[in-house]
Amino acid sequence: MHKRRRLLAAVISTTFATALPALAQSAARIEVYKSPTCGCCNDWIDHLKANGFSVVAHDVGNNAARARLGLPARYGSCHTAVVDGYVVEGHVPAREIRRLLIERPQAVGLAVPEMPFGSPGMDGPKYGNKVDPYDVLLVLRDGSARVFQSYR
Ligand SMILES: [Cu+2]
Repeated sequence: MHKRRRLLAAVISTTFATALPALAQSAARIEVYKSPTCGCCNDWIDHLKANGFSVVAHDVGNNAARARLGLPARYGSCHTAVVDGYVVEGHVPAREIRRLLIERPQAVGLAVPEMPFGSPGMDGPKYGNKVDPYDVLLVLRDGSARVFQSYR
């Protein structure tokens, strides 16, 4: 009896230990709206794939998607994405998207406005290894934003 209960406890704790990362993995499907000719968008998509995201790209531009999804244009960049109910605008690092999905704040989503050098997809020799300081913003439902993570 005791032995069985211990076994059951072991099974349950193993199940939870493996189910949690699996949950984060299953949430990692991201849809990206971009223009078909956007090279830095594709490089950002490669960055997401390299970090375990499964990406579905829509080559229809992103202005309409951004407006439809309720992300103010002042935070705009070259592509707009949706992951698990959150908007991700611009060259947001994959690790911040992961953190967003774990912390699940009340927010529209994340944005890196414009296209700072050094952000994923805007980095490396293609851009002369230039690095701009930039902030990943958490955009709130009232349209305001606060710094989610600083890269500087
Ligand atoms: Cu870009």
